[in-house]
Amino acid sequence: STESSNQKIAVNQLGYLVNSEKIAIVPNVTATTYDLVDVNTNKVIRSGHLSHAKMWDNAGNDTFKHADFTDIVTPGNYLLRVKGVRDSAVFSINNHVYDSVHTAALKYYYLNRSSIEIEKKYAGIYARPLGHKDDDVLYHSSAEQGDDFKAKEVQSQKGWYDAGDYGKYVVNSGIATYTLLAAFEHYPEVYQKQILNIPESSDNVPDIINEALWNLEWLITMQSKDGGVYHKLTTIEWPGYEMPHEDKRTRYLIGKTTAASLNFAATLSAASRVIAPYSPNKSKQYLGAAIKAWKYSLENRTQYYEQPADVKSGEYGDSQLKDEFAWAAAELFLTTKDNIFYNFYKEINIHYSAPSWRNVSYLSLSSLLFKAKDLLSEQQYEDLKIKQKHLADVYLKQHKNSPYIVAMEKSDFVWGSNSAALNKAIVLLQAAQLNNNSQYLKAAQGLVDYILGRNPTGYSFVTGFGDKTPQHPHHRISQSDGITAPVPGMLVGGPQAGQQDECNYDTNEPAKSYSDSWCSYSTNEVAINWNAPLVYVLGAFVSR
Ligand code: G3I
Ligand code: 9MR
Repeated sequence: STESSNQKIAVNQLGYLVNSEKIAIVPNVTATTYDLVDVNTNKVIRSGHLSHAKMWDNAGNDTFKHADFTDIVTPGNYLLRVKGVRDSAVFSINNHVYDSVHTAALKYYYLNRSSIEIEKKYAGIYARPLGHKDDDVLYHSSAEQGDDFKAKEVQSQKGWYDAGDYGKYVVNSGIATYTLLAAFEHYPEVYQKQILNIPESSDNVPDIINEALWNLEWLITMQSKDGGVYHKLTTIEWPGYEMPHEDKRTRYLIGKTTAASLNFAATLSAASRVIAPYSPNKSKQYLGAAIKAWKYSLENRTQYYEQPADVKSGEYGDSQLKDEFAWAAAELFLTTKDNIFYNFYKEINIHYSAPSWRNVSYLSLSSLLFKAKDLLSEQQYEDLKIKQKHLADVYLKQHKNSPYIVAMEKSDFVWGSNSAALNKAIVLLQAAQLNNNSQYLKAAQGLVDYILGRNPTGYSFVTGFGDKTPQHPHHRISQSDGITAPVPGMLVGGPQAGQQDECNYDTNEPAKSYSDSWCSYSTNEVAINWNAPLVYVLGAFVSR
């Protein structure tokens, strides 16, 4: 046993819904019992037995025990106490524990908008001047195809900054926007009433859609006359450690790719569907643009991104586009109801896995399962449902076999591992709903617990939410705004052993290889495609 006063009991630092599973991870002390303390009365309301020691290889040779207090259902504020280690963080049991973190995770998008002043009445201390108007963007030589570039400057306004940098990248913003729209489609009751306090809050459109529109309106500018979509809009070098309005570097449209065109087609097609009741004109415009991008992709199937020699910004390169074709085909089928697209989709032999910017196959499956019941034969629908369930069963098994009670395998600890966790939670939540089976829900909860503090780093990985949260994310605004606390509601990338930066790490054990420092862009950056599954998953638990 390893008894040290530094070791801490790991809990979900925000807390637990009343009826959820509640298990804490306790260092491997000699003590065999734990106390659950009600912090309001300072009374021990339960002394329970710790489980036998277990070991999780993703966290090295660490051994630990479990304290299971699932049956405590009285709302309140608590902590866990075990002899030989520090107390746990104070956490709550109640059915609103995720409300404010959910709203903050969505508000993050507003706070990271490009081309608009972020006003005090919406942003409080995080107000900042307009950055990157993007009304004078140039064509990089890699984008000089077709006729558009003959005009010198392009307008390509709005959109969100991708991450800690100020670039705008199509493939990544596609999946991020789609995931927010899916959250709305799957949990409308949550988003119909949510008010984000953003400039559009007083209109009659739900704010999650208002926010998505900010990026959709940018995306639409990324399409060239021939239907193809430019890959990204960035500077040549990375921006400096400065606020958006201080970055005066020239910005370029760089590359035109099949991947961007297909992501655009899928996202705009889904958006056309979702905004139809609010704006029939935009709905029509988006679908027209999506079809044009699809046609371009069919005629240019292998236009992969190649980073030009002079360009340093993010690549988001991908030369496996079967999944992008499947996703775009599925979304176009759903929006047009034209079987030509379903037939195309059917012919693709797809391997499904939890979604990521690079592998979007699952998004086709998910959209079809939620939206195509009336469009498909019973057999076709059941086949898709079984595929979804198979994938969820893989994750459910990982959860059940995990000594750390989290469906995370070694291979999940990649750049952005926290988003890998939350995208798995999306698969599990959807299986819970489609099969009406709460086992999957428990496994999804395990991933949420992991993100919010029940992990070997001791951090809740969302800025501003939890007892110990990232203070130095690789986020240029937070780094240079002169405010101590980082912008709230941001999910950091998370632990992974690749360590592709110049930072020092204490260990290279996958689940512990995390550093809360500016230099750690491979574990401590933030990104729009990572926050989106956070919004979706928290939205699901808020709806319960
Ligand atoms: O494809 C290989 C796979 O075959 C291999 O098994 C695996 C092992 O690590 O690596 C896979 O490639 C990884 C790739 O992402 C695809 O997942 C690379 O190692 C990894 O370095 C790469 O990380 C990407 C990173 O940019 C560096 O290019 C992240 O996914 C991506 O989210 C991140 O995105 C950046 C943008 O470029 C710029 N803006 C910030 C943003 C967030 O950090
Ligand atoms: O700040 C950049 C971050 O937004 C990117 O995700 C990351 C991807 O490679 O690169 C960061 O920029 C670093 C560069 O790659 C290497 N030199 C240090 C830069 C910032 O610390």
